[in-house]
Amino acid sequence: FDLINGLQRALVQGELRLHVQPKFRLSDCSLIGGEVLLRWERPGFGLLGPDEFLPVAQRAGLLPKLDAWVLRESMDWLQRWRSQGLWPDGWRLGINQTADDLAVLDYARQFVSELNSRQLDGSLLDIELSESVLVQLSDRVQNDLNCLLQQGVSLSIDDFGTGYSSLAYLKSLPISVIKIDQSFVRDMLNDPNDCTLVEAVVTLAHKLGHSVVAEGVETEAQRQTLLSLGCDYGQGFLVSPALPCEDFEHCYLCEP
Ligand code: G
Ligand code: G
Ligand code: MN
Ligand code: NA
Repeated sequence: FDLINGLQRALVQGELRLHVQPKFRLSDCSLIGGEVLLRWERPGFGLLGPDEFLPVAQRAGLLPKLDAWVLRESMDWLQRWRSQGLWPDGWRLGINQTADDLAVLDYARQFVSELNSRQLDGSLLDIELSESVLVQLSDRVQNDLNCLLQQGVSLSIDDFGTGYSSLAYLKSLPISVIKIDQSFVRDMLNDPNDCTLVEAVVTLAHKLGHSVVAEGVETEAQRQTLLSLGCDYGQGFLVSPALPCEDFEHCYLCEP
């Protein structure tokens, strides 16, 4: 219907925008990179967030097309930032991918070819997969992911703790990072159970050799508490909301 036609047009007419939200060390708020978050500048409707159009896109089978665009556009920005010496070594840009994206038959080959055509190293990128994706990976998709990891790409589990409770994938997949969902961070200071859960996830992650990003860090008190619970990194309004790429560049990639 309307939204689907609109989205098809948005791709062609350039109405989609990338925003980037910084990820930072909890110890000193220094940056380690960012996460790409999609927006749609829909004529007559203003700026729409992913929740307002991705579910419909998914049902219409448009997600692989949209996310392939996000991937190419993200790499274009990285290429620009790398060539200008603005994007530091060691920083990663995280992109959200879904089961539908991974199901594309030559997913890894396309990904690597987009990297190569821009002379980008895989170690500049991080793939964020929600845990609901990870519990149902086929052998073919696991092979594709392993191929990307060999290129230096890292894998994060997004929204950890909100999806399926199977932990089996934690031992079979080469994950680097666990992202604790913001619902656990939100009430942490009032609800001791949330602190216990965060601490347990940090212990589990570290023992498996993964690092931990806390999402939705809004206050200095939350930062201090997360730090005391052993959490490594954060993302949230305390440092910055997601910014248009141009603004992210001006705020975080240019010399002071
Ligand atoms: O930007 P916002 O904070 O509203 O993002 C909401 C959710 O939408 C995120 O948690 C993320 O999972 C999803 N999302 C954002 N950008 C993308 C994207 O480019 N592709 C996909 N598949 N999901 C995205
Ligand atoms: O991929 P994911 O679902 O984790 O995307 C992060 C979502 O959380 C985005 O919609 C982003 O706008 C939102 N977000 C980022 N930082 C904060 C924060 O500090 N507080 C709240 N409430 N939401 C945040
Ligand atoms: Mn994410
Ligand atoms: Na998340």
